[in-house]
Amino acid sequence: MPPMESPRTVSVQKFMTLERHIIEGESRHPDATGDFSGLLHSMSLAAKLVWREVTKAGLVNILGKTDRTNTSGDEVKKLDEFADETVFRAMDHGGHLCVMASEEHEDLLHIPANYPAGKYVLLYDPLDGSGNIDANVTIGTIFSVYRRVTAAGPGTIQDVLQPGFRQVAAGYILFGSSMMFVYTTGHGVHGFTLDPTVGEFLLSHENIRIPKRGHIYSTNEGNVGRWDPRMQAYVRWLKEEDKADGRPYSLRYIGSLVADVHRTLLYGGVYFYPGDTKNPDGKLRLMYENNPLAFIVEQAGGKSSNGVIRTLDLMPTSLHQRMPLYIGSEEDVTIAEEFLAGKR
Ligand code: FDP
Repeated sequence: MPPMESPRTVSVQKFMTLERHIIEGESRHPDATGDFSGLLHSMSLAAKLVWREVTKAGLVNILGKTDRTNTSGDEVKKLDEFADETVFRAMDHGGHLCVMASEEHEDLLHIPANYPAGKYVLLYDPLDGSGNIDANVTIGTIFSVYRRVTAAGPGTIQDVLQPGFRQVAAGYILFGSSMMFVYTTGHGVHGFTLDPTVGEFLLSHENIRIPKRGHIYSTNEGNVGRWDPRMQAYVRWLKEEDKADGRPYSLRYIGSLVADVHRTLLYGGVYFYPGDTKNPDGKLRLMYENNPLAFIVEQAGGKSSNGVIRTLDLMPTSLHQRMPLYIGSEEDVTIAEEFLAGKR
């Protein structure tokens, strides 16, 4: 008789929760105060609260537009507002932050005077891809953390307008078929998936590495007629048949930046949102979208630029400035830059 199969298999892998991962990461720094762990922990709490609302979106009457637009001219939906407030309220009182900035607000978000000011700065896009909410498509929260540059007291615009290479952490939370928390503190990129039965994020994607070259391009090609002819030539090249070179590329465009970049991180390839004749700087926001995603993709071995200059080296001039974005596999971004420079 064959041996009876055990009804349950016991995994020998250790469970690594997000919290434990953050604490173990911080313990590498002997002078760490625990501030940073506290900050990321609060962020994960905000994520769970937003997720709870996102999963209820079709059930309660929370979908639908409010009657205002945000500072970037986009329609603001109720879930955007909920996410925006939730992140702020989860982060305002921990004593970790001196100031925040959200894509949904024109001005800085100050820490209430009755709470202590800390040494970090948080920038966030509360619900990226919100145009997709009604269609039940993956959306997400993107965040970026800097160390303050002013000495003390309430944070100022100087603390916020720092180039991306100064980020100390960045991450995104994906609200998709499952919820994922992906983050970097400059020591690789790690992804955690929420186990809803226990309410914990468990390490599911350790040390994510993006392929050096991929076979997918991701862009809103509907705008091609407004692009620079060199950009148009690049897209024609991507579609040409050349088996040895892995062409034609496949086109995948969700229209949620955070989801398109997440797929690019896992499968490789390139995402781009170029400038065009209507919007010379493109659509995406340097401080809330490009910088955090560039930090993550670089940490995974990829590349990000505005077509010419490395994203993380760009000096920001205003909170909501837009910037073209070319991001993904190192070789793919380099090829796009070569086309833009007229070298191909
Ligand atoms: P959304 O306006 O739905 O929040 O920058 C915001 C963004 O979505 C990105 O997430 C998305 O990739 C992009 O805009 C989509 O822009 P297009 O509709 O022009 O493709």
